[in-house]
Amino acid sequence: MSASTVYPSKAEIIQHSFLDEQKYQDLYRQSITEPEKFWAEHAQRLDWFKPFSKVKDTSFHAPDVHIRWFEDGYLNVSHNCLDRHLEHRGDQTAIIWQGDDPSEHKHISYRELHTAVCRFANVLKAQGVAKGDVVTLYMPMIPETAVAMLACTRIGAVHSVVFGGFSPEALASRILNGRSKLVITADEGLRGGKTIPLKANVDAALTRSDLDMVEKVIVVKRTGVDVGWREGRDICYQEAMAQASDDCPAEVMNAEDPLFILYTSGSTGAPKGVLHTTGGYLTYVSLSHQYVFNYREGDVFWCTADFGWITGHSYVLYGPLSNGATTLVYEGVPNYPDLSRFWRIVEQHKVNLFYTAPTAIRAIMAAGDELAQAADSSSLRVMGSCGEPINPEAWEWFYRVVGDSRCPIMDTWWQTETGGIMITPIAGVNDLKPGSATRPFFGVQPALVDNEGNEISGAGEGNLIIKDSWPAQMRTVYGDHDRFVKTYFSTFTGAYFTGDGARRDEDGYYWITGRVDDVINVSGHRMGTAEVESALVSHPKVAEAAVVGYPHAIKGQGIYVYITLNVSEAPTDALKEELRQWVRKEIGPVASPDVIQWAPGLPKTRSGKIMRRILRKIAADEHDNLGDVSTLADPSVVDELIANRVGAP
Ligand code: 6R9
Repeated sequence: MSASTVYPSKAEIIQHSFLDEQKYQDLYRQSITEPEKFWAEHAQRLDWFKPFSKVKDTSFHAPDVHIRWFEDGYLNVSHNCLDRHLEHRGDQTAIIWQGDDPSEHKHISYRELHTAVCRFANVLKAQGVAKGDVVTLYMPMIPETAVAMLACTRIGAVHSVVFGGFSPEALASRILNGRSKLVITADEGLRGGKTIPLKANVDAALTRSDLDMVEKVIVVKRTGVDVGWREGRDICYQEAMAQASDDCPAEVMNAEDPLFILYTSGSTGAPKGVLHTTGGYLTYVSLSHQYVFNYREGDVFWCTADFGWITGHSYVLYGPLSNGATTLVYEGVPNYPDLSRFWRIVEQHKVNLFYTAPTAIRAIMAAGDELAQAADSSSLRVMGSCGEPINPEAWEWFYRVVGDSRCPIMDTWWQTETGGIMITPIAGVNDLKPGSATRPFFGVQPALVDNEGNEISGAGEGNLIIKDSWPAQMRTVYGDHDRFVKTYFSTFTGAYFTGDGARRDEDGYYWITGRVDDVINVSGHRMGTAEVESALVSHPKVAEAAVVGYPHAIKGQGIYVYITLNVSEAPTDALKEELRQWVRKEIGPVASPDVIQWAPGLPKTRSGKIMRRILRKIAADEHDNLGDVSTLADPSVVDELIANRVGAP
């Protein structure tokens, strides 16, 4: 094994590893050479109402890109996550809910969760929701969100969860794209002691005249505050549940029936509705949850992601519950009441497997070792990281201080589009190198190509592509298959393009180097620079805007904005604040610019293209090394921008 620091995966801590190196190699080889055999066998981990006879029918060749798995099989996701566990673990805790307030928590058994899901499925039916309808959720991290998601799957409705940190505008565009007739929300969310006006945001979104297809809004009482109420449209969750029957058979769904839509950002245009389907998705998230984290019967699994992101779908809810695990749902944030919160929760609920994001680790690390050592985290066995590259310093701190040099760290690379973990260590199997996501999971064929599409063999660096389909792959962009083909299958012929760059070392380990397109990753939240730009130029005082990411110690990347104002406007600090608030209103607090620099001119090519490469260098304070500027229409613009660079926080 090369590279200076290599950490063993600690098979002795894992105790009962499901695999060893040889078994991984054999299984991986089989998953690539005989995918039909491999996946037919592993899909048996689920209950099928009607078995499939076909396993895989996929093509990555434009224009006929299609992805179908288990296409003549029938099953139901809520049945697999609930009903089939009732006999043996009906009384086992399915969800440990930990409230924002440390004193508030509860345990919900599989039986209780099943009853709630059946009831709520009947509530949805009573409101006319039928198989195939899209239901939008705009909810906090509370058990009712899990209930609502599972209830949708029970009756074959397609959920579309919108992160509670998005603004009414962003929510409205997602409701419109999905043409949802029903929205589920809460009166307020509660995070870090602060309330989030979810219902008021829904009301604001629904004032848009093109959203008159929304017939009903179901509102969970979370804080109990008085909220605006539209008679005939708004329904109280608790009241509706009290009246509903708890008998609701699970709908028999085709493996390729839509399961959910989740919006994500790309380099161009509005966010895309990533569509996932039923059989392949559940098979893959179930298998990966078990193997990657070495999940064993009785383990408490905690993934800190929000239900509003793919990680919240796959590894807070569907992966763990399909495996009959106890999953912890945390309402709050890492720094409330203080930065020891995560470890206090680990201690209190005896968490065994802990999966979080680098940005949280860096924020906690910055507060020093003491807070991390204030609580007993000896219950931990395996830890994980996801969402963005983890820098080796943060990795080592996490390993040493939180995991007591005992728990291997699974640095998992994947995307909303991939549905589940793609490149990752497997607990107890392979050695770890801080900063590397290591090797492909079963069925995943990554490759590196240069900009012309030539494959790079051996050690090297290039664009990361995936050569063949895996069961949890997204099937299409909701309502726009052409966009799906164009975005993912047209850059490199016959392959799925991830948008990421990567390096592969002599041991075949992958090191993700970050996005190679105009997508930035702020605290693990994925954002298109074009989206933020389009929000900014819609402000009446802004003539032009260019947005780039820059290295940020805690967030990974921060948002650096160059603004050209209309000639009559004066550049003031008050206007900077106004623009920040504007972006929060248009997209949400996650997109709020960290730095705004006034730019009387932007560096452009003679054909008028903004040269972001140069803007990125200036934002990162690397302007000694700007590269070729000879194609610029007016090179003096660059000197002006360097002279007035704003020190980034
Ligand atoms: C699951 C999720 C996807 C993008 C992806 C990449 C970055 C995710 C990573 C990672 C380095 C890791 N990313 N995991 N980069 N190492 N372990 O995060 O989905 O929100 O769609 O983001 O995040 O750039 O392309 P999503």
